[in-house]
Amino acid sequence: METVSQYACQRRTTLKNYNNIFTDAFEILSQNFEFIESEGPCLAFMRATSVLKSLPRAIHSLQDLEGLPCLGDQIKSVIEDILECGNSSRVQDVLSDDRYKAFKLFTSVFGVGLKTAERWYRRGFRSLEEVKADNSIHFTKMQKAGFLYYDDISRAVSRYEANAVGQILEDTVHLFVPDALVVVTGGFRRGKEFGHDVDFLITTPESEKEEGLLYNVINELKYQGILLYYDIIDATFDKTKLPSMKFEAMDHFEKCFAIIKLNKKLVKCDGQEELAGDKDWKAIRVDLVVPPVDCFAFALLGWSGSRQFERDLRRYAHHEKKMILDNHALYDKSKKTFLSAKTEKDIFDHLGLDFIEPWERNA
Ligand code: DCT
Ligand code: MG
Repeated sequence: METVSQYACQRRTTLKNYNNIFTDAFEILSQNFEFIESEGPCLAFMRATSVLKSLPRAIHSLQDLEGLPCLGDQIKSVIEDILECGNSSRVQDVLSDDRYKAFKLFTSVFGVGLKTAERWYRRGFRSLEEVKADNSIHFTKMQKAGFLYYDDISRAVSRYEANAVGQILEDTVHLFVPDALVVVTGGFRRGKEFGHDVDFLITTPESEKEEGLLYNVINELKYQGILLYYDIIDATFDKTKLPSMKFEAMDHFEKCFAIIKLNKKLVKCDGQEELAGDKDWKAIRVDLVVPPVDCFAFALLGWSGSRQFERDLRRYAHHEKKMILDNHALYDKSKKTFLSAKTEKDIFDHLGLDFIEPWERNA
């Protein structure tokens, strides 16, 4: 049997998952560990999920696990339960757990993270209605938008909707910089049919032409009356600084978290009509990120995901190559130099990795 690497960036993981029954269970357990802030087990279950997703066949017995990395005793016992009874009692317990259910619900609201979920849970809230009805709670601007458009943005965004948003964005960006690049990243770049948002990178072939572009685009979308919410984060990018050591650190590019009002008529489905609701538009969560062109390859690689793929790329760079990778740069600690890259392939080459196509990064 071929050896399977412990690093997701050395595995090819397409959307075809032969081990759903196990990975669905692991995802619930790892999310529960995240909710109770149990980092080690959370990561262990995420890694195991990712290993099983990369396999070209289904697991039928414990023997099939031989030689696979990242599958400790805890994980094997869950697999054993599922092989024996079709489900795991640990998963059933989590699914009926009050805290898990409340955290799952609260964090489904745009702008609500673990800290807020914890606060609401401790105050005894168990439903969104209870939270909304309490007028002593101060909601952030983001959470207000999250509640206002909850019905739309808690539903998945389809590839067709993502394409329609992409077209609007491209047209708008080109009003200001005709040769600017608008590239979809995140799950849709990995070939997913549905996502929770649409992620875009915007850059310009000529350096510094990107400055001010995001403000122009946002103002234009506002003028078109299709910007329901936005929060621009200014760039805090310093080229002289080393890549960040933190794996999950947010990058420093200028960006905007937005909610766009998408006219349903603009959505071209393959024959099937979008079910007509009571309104002719849908609110869509969109992230726009504007890296300067010399960082574009790093930003593209970083924003294409999956999260586990990104985590393992950085871990691999650090532990196997003594390099630091983030969304801006790759730094070789032994040579004390930055390694430049025009394309994602250049970055894989610097790291001594085989190129993994975006649709093979669904780790
Ligand atoms: N990302 C990351 N680490 C984070 C957050 C994001 O590496 N903490 C990267 C990986 C994916 C990309 O940014 C976009 O993030 P999401 O939109 O959250 O992920 P997605 O894969 O696009 O998932 P979805 O289809 O649900 O939008
Ligand atoms: Mg996304």
